Amino acid sequence: MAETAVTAALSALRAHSGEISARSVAEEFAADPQRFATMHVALDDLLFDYSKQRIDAATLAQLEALAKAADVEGKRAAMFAGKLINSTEKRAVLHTALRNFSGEPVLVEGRDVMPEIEAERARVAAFANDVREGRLRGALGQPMTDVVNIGIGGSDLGPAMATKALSPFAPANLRSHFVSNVDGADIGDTLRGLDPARTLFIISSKTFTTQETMTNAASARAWIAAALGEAAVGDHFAAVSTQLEKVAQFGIAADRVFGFWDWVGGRYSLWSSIGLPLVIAIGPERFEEFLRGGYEIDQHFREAPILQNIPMLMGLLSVWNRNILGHASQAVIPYDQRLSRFPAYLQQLQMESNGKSVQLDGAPVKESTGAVIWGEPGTNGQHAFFQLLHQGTEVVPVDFLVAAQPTNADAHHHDLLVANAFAQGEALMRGRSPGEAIAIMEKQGQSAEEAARLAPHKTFSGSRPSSTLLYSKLDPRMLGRLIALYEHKVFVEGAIWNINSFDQWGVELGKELASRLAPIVAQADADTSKLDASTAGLIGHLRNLRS
Ligand code: G6Q
Repeated sequence: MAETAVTAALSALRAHSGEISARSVAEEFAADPQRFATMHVALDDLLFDYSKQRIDAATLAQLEALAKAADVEGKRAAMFAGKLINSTEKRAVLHTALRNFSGEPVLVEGRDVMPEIEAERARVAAFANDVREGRLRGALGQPMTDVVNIGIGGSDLGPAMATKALSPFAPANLRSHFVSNVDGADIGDTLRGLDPARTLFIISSKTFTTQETMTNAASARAWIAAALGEAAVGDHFAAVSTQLEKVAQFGIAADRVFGFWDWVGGRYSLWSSIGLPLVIAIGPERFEEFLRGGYEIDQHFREAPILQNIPMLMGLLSVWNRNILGHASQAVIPYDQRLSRFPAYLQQLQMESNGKSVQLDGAPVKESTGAVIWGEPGTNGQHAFFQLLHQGTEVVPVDFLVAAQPTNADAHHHDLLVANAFAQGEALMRGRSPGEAIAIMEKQGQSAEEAARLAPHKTFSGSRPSSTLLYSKLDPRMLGRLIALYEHKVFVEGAIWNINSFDQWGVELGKELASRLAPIVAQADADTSKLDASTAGLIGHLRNLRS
């Protein structure tokens, strides 16, 4: 039944899109002086402006109807209530419990998980303070100066992105590093110049079986053992995992192992003990501000009416752009250099969550799902791929992120940064007609003939959709808010598409395949006859090149 209602709501939106494409967004602004006023949401020091999207008031009403048809609110309630909404793995989805400050219990299969969350958070805080305050010593009795997190995917992208984003809040004498790739260059380049006696490794892996992480962990262990002796290993390692036995086998003592739970997905795990590198970098108090930022968005997501609800709007607009207007990718451009890893983080969050082709019951999806997410910080992107955003044949909706105030940066630089962010959104929306292009060129002294010749090249279609998230300042609380907004945006999309946003069988496949080929690559005489011709051919050439 619900699917029929969703299909009907999407059909209505498709019919309505004809009216939208008949008018430019600039015309919509000219016709409605209240457009910005009605098409933004201000949540205290965070503003979401979506007035430059290709929509009108009727679109919004129909998107609201779509959300109701898909019962996004009911599904939202099921997630927060700890229902087993990750149906293929039969798990609850409760990253929100990790940042729950309501004082209310959160039940998983009838059991309140808040006491264990709080206990584990307190252990992480105590350990982080020991590292920060120099009480945790290496085997030679020296305090740690360098913390190296070894993890990949959800056990890397979040902590790495957030530690960079919040670097002004970290002490200068404690450096953070992140090693993820199985490519030995990653750990090799990271360790070059580090002092083993002052280096702490955190092995972050939910399963503690991931090939890349286990390989890097073994290399790190050998590096410590070679420099300080085998007995030193225990003093230079800590771990974050749900697999405590496997960690013990690696040789890390139980008081240095921090747990989390199977109801925390890897890409949603930054809020858990996986945040340990971030807690060490910014301290437990700041980390709590980060959690509280996420909690504020949870409250907003649960309580605000659909059309005043930022993640609801972000998700609905994304579905509009993806399914109705047919835009296959979305760019996220932080005008905030410290958010340089945010697009990569969102790539995992959105593409791993919503890159799915079947619905919850296994039937094929009826609509295209997750868009391709990409981006780089502004203003750098302007000097590279923005050409395609302005004049390419593909329209790419953009999210601009920009802070009102800099964190430890020069005010003049920041004014220029903000001006660039706003100017790009304006240009994408307004465009430039051939007549305007000709007028500008003639004013600059070009002949009428030359201006006419160049006009097609200097014309911009306009009406290219963007939204802007304008926030006071990139501090821990705001970073928590931004991440939670996108988490819930992904949830809304998944709820409408009726897919499981919380499994990742495609990632599991990669893990399986690499393990199968690893021995064949390593042994020069291993049999390749059972492989497909291309893979066998590649291995043959590899062997020739190596010999
Ligand atoms: C995240 C994914 C994936 C995972 C990594 C690392 O949602 O499941 O990115 O985080 O594959 O897995 P481990 O933490 O188990 O090493």
